[in-house]
Amino acid sequence: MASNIKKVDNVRVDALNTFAKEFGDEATCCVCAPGRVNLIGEHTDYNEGFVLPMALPLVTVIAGKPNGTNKCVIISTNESITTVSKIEFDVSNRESIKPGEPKWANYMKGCMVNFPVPIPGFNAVVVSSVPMGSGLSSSAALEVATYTFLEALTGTEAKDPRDKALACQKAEHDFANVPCGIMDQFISVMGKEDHALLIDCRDLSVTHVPMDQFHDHVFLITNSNSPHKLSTSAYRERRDACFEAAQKLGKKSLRDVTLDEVETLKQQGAPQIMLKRVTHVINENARTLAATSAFQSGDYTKVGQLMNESHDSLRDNYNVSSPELDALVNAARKVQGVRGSRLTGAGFGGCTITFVLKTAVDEVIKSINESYSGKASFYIATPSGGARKLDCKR
Ligand code: NG1
Repeated sequence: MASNIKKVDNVRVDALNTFAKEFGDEATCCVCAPGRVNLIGEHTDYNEGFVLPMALPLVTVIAGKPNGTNKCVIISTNESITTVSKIEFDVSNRESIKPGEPKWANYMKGCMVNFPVPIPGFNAVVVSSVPMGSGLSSSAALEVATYTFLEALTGTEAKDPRDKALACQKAEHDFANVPCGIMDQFISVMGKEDHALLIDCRDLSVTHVPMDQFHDHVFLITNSNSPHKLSTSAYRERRDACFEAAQKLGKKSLRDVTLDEVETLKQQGAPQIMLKRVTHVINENARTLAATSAFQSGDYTKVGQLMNESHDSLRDNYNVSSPELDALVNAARKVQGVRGSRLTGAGFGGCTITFVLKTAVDEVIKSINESYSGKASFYIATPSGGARKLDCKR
């Protein structure tokens, strides 16, 4: 069976209890931010294209309280990190905050540096149910939870949620050295229950797309448990190839490039691999818009078909799938009632997402367990809310 996701409330209570145990006090601020799954629109965000993610009930919670000093003391008991880890540093002179060890704290430090007003000293505990390195955006959940915690602590809230998401993305660029697009932070900030979020990564406009109308279908996330070795270099390489292709054509980004212009690139002598990358991005943008319309009109066969095409292109043109992800997708697609199945996130490992009739979920899990050589885990993904304050009562 698909595992039950640990309830947000249980993660909240864990964080509050740990705070009380570690600091001998009651937390006065408690917030959470979700991980996400991307339904379609992969490797398009940094090309100013379209993405369609939804927020998950998997969250990172931060519980804390001002401590009347210049220092912050943060304890992480993230389930995916085997040991409890603690860090302490001065928050009064933010220029002195630099990335270092432990690595998890870098995402938080980056947000503190980018926060628009001074931050008082505080004690805090971080607990998360978002699996790390699985393509479900544990890093964005931590960044957005940190920013939301600082908003609660200082009473200064971002006027535009986009500014908040962009400050968190900058933290990832500057403090984790990952040149990611904006998808993860946008959905973690702006997710809405029962909705996916269509993001136009060029003008940063967002549209909430209802997802509560297909009661007989679900999204099944399958974690390959082969960590997504998104060697930042492989991601960077693909990003650079896209930027170079746009530049060769005198365009700001691949958003402005058409399939006809792939021919122009070819005539200019661009390498075959670059043509494949560009073809993926152009078609993936079109697929994302088509999938959004198909969800809206209830054409779930079409949704599934577009998801399958997305995976096949990520495998053959973008070369970011892996034997594990292909095995999961193939096992799922064999089952009647599966509309479509694809890798989700950056690729190279991590998770797949399968759009399937509720009645066929058990059969999909059986098919995967029978043929997959690794140990997969399964979650039913319910579209959930974005970052928010939580109750501080234990
Ligand atoms: P994940 O799967 O979270 O590593 C990465 C990027 C996104 C996006 C996708 C591909 C990071 C942190 N995020 O997602 O911005 O480009 O790949 O669609 O690297």
